[in-house]
Amino acid sequence: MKLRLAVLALAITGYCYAQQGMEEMWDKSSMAKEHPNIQWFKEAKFGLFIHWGLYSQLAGTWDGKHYYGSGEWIMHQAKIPVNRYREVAGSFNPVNFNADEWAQLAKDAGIKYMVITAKHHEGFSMFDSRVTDFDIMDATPYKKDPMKALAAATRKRGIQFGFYYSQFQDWYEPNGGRNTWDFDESKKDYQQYYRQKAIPQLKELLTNYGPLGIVWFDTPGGMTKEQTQAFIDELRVLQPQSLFSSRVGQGLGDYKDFGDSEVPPVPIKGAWESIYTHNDSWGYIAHDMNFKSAHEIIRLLSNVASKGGNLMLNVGPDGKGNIPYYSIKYLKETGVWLQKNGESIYASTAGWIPAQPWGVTTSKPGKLFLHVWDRPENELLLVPGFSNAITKVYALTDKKPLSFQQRDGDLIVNMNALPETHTPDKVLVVEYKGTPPAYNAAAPVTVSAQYAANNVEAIFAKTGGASKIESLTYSHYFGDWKHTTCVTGMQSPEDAATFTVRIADPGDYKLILEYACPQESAKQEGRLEVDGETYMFRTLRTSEFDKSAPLLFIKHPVTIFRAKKAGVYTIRVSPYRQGKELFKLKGMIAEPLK
Ligand code: FHN
Repeated sequence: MKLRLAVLALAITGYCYAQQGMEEMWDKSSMAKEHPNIQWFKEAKFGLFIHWGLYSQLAGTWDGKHYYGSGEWIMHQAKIPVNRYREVAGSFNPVNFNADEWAQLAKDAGIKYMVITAKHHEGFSMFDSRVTDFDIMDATPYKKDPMKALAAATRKRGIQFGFYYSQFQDWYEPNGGRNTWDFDESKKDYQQYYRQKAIPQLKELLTNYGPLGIVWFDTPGGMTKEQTQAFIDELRVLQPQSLFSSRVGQGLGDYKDFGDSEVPPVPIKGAWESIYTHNDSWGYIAHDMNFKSAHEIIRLLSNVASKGGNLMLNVGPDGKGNIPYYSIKYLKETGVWLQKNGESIYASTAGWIPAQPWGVTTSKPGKLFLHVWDRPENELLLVPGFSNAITKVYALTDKKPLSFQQRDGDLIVNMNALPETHTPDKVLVVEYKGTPPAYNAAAPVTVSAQYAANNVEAIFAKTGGASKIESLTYSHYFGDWKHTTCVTGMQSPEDAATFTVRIADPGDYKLILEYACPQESAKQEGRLEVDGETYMFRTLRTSEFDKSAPLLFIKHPVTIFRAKKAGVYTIRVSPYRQGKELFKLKGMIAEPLK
């Protein structure tokens, strides 16, 4: 027993170290100094992103060819010459655009801020600009400024309004970034582009549309850190209250944006945002129907909130000004859930208990919100690491008190009194006394027989030898980025990934490794060690690692492990011999067998 405790203590110390490293890795570009107006943003939690431009009119098709992925990149993908792209404006007439309907949808969805593309990489201005005639007033039959109406309608409903502005990429301008099919790159003068278009237009946006909550920059380029700071300073004076996104570049900006479709796996301090699009494209594509259901949006939102951030979800209206049917439907359904459960999301901070097999947590002073995605079969919800004195536990929607017990640092809530519901996220509230403990990254990952499967993610591995934890980025469709945290670099027997789990219910568990394994890694032997036993396996081939292609993961059942008693176990996964990287390990799944 003593030996086991010592081993556990060592494992926890090592794990802690690795975990600290991870937080730093994720947190490295968080903002040094807080903007005085950051509080509204920190409390907002849910934003609506809108990509709308000439690409919306093309809807993913050019010259009879269909494009997939980021529809707003169609000019770049199809290498459409500037003079032909300009013709698209001639038929852009969004007569169905209704600022009040869009703003009301945002309100109904529980949105607290909206950011819309004033100018995307295509270079077209969706607002009335004196800087260019390639704008909605001069180049289209619409001849109105939709941004004026939208800014007013949004603010009227108490929603912060902001603009996306592509400050470097501008494929319409000879000196703008990244149109190399019309313009010779070696002749580009980016400073001239900044002086003649980007800065004057940003000044228009910061002057003519009332107070902006956010200026959302994207894909920086062509400026040093000093130049970026000067650019910020020049704009800042116009609206000192407005927040600038971190994609202004060079580690500057007022809050951090993660990569597209990326949620950090651990809580991150400071103000930050995850950005997702509702389907596979930011700009409208008529043939993209891969919309996230309300269920998926709600879990994504609570997951992002459980790490301490905001979710800004994008929709892509079409060229007539209609928001896609399923975006409206699922946003409204999300709003219905938020109306009843908003207290657990808005103005919350990261939960101090790591993800559990049942879901995630968010917190407020004196309250911990349990977001129960999956209900335990025996109705007894285990919340580990909860020693504070509890005053009450209840379901957020009906405030009905629930019985609970506290035992050896565990809280066990009895959900029996709650009717079966089909909600994606049943929120329970725990009211407690005293100061909450810090997020315990070193806590063993809970594995329980009460759920169909228990995911033990790579982020919770202690890495040994040359193995390390990395976030891998790859894409499905063009620009449709995905991010998966994996243990990588496992080439020799010392390069192990060790998981510390707490098995709450004794019994048999199928241990499944989830990994990606390119051809050169396939057919190598690995071993999984647990409780003094070694289980051998041979790796199965999945896909090559190529940033611009899907990374495929396989769920490879390795063994059945009998946990004779409840308790803490370490599970070590390593290559059997020196060789190529064994695989990119996404994690382990413990599936109870009954
Ligand atoms: O290239 C853009 C893309 O089109 C889209 O606007 C996203 C949204 O975050 N930002 C860029 C890529 O990161």
